[in-house]
Amino acid sequence: SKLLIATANKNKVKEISNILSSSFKAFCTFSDFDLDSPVEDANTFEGNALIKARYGSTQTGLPTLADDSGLCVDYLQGEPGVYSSRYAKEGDDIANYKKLLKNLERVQYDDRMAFFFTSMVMVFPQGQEITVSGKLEGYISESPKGKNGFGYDPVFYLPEYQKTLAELDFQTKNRISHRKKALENLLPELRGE
Ligand code: ITT
Repeated sequence: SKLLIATANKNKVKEISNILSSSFKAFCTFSDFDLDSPVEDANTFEGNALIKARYGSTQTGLPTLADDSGLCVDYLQGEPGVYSSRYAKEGDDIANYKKLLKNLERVQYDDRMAFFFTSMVMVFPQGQEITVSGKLEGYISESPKGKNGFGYDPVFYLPEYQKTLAELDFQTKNRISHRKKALENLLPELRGE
């Protein structure tokens, strides 16, 4: 069966379709239907994921999965949080993580704890809605490292690997990420367990 991934973010599509490749045969996204993304005006990850998933399912009649995610930094009271994609006014990935590094200037390692969070909502055309979430803990590094991934991956340091997420290869990120953990929670629900 075919799954609509309700996003305009190509990196999310790559990661989600890779993680779900054994459960769904085909994937499509907003651009395949010439749909623009809906306005995300909720102030929680779950609220924004619901907006995107309901919109996608209503517009296409397909089972639809949305991911609303972001980086939460303890020292910054959870910022950038739901504003992760538009933290800096330029709104691109590099400007976003540069602003974050600036806001953490001279903050020592122990106080640089952070986590990625994703809320995922699956909506079926018949109306059933399933919400799951996933979290990945780490530290904000002092400078960017690595070329893989997207967003804040170059500044997200994993002590277990002594690497940033952007230094891990695609398959390794997809084995440990917040996205993987959320989808692990989703699959048993889809099987009705
Ligand atoms: P859609 O709303 O179209 O899905 P978006 O990129 O705007 O795409 P969000 O509103 O959920 O999505 O914002 C997520 C932001 O959080 C994303 O742009 C990154 O800056 C950050 N982010 C989320 N997951 C990440 C990951 O795995 N690695 C690095 N940064 C991530």
